[in-house]
Amino acid sequence: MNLNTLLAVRRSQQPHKQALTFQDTGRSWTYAQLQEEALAMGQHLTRHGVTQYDRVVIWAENSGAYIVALMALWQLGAIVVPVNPRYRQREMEFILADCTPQALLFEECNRHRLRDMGLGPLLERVTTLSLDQAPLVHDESPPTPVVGSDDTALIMYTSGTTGRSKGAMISHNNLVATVTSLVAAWGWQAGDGLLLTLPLFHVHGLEVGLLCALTAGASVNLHRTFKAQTVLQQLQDPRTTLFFAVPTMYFRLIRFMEETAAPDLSHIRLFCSGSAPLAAEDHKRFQRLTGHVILERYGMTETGMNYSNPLAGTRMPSTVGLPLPGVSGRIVDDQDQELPWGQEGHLQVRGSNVISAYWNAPEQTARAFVQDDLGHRWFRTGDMGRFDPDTGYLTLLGRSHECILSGGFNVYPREVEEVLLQCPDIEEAAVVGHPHPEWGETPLAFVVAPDSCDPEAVTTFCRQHLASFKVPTAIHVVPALPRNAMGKLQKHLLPCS
Ligand code: MLC
Ligand code: AMP
Repeated sequence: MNLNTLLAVRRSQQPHKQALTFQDTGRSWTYAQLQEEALAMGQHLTRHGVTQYDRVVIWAENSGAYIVALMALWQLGAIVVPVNPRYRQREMEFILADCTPQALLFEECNRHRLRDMGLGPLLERVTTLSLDQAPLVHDESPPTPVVGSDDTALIMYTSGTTGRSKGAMISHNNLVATVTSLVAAWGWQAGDGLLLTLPLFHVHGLEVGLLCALTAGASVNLHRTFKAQTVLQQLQDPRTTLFFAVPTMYFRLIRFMEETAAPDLSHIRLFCSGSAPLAAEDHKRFQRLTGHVILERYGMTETGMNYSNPLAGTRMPSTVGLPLPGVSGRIVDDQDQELPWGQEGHLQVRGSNVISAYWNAPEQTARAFVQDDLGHRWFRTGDMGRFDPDTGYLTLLGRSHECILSGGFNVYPREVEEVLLQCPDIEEAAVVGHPHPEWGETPLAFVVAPDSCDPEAVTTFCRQHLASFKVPTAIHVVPALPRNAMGKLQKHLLPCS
């Protein structure tokens, strides 16, 4: 099944039900109005040359127009490439060169940023369209090509350990698998109201939030970005029944409630957390303040959602629960041999939720999968884990390769090190994750440079070349980096790692 068909089912059953409100403008859309605008946007995009299989970048924060554009692009059979608007020239250049989009959709308020980014010829080859100038009515219907379930719906870039980003090719079938399993597992109903403050450019906000809600025929209260105080007010709206967030957001809500007072949130039926580990202490503090036990679940860009604590049954802090319907998981050793429950090892998963390939990257695709004796193709998640020997609940134990999770965004040390090494004074650089109560982790840099090296100038240089969440929170100038006899860097010997 493709996603368009899945979404059309609910739309035709309840055209006049409210599908979406965009909090920042107060505008609402029924299911039928969303579709009307998607058709108008589809016609607009078609006139600008977008056709089936074209890649179209959306470089924007959340808005109603973003959602209309998503619907329009999928109905045209195009491939959506959502991009974090915090990205700067270096990050954008790579994505534009790699996925060669037909069009780039941006927000009017970022027109100057796009113009000044220095993307040069790369941007000249792309049609740039403002999301704020999208038409609301259409005079003819856009084309409706046959969209296959294996067709790619999204390319989502995840930073690579090599410093090179990889585009995960997420098919319609992958989306349908994640969305239908979550709708069943979390008991989504048409009467649900989701408060959505997660960005739509990641799978958490897009798949777990938006697409589940629209599939269930529920209503979405969308915010441009997360603001703790506003969220706490909106959670008190009796129409809100669900809230999903990354741990940094829960940390901020808890801090705010502890400073003021915890409101009555008894009408909310489910709080979920994911994208990064939720500290057991925050789990407890949230329960103390609100009476709610947060349900923690686990996913990835490449796999959609994999594991979840149960809706009914024990939600265990510091675990991500059991496999979602249709997902299999196993823990293996370094030779890809399956280990019994209770032992720690590498987590691999398979199921219709898992992508088949990375865009334009056959070698990275080959490395990401391993075939077992029965011919099953397992995806190497890069996460370490252990199944509880009695319950089978999965505990995640960290990444097998370096990746810093800051506020639910990935920061790959190698990428930051490469930028640091472009700084004129810096001879060597090592970046490590440092625990942080709010962000989970932040990147710290150790650099070998002359005494004259000014850490502030290095930070400014990083800000020019990296999205701000990747900029090291401290730069330590050191005489040498710790290395073993073979000359291999020993990051664990760095202070603070
Ligand atoms: C923002 N900043 C961050 C940051 N986000 N710094 C470190 N880590 C982050 N994650 C910085 C900004 O660059 C800025 O720096 C300063 O904080 C304030 O910026 P802001 O824009 O006002 O921050 P804010 O909007 O409050 O952002 C915080 C946040 C955001 C928690 C709302 O990080 C966020 O939306 N995180 C969610 C990420 C997410 O959805 N991940 C899902 C991935 S999918 P300066 O210096 O410029 O002022 C996935 C799979 C799965 O993982 O299982 O779900
Ligand atoms: P991304 O590459 O942005 O899709 O992030 C996926 C990664 O986020 C996973 O591989 C995990 O390392 C991490 N992650 C997602 N959910 C959780 C969770 N509940 N607990 C710990 N880590 C998580």
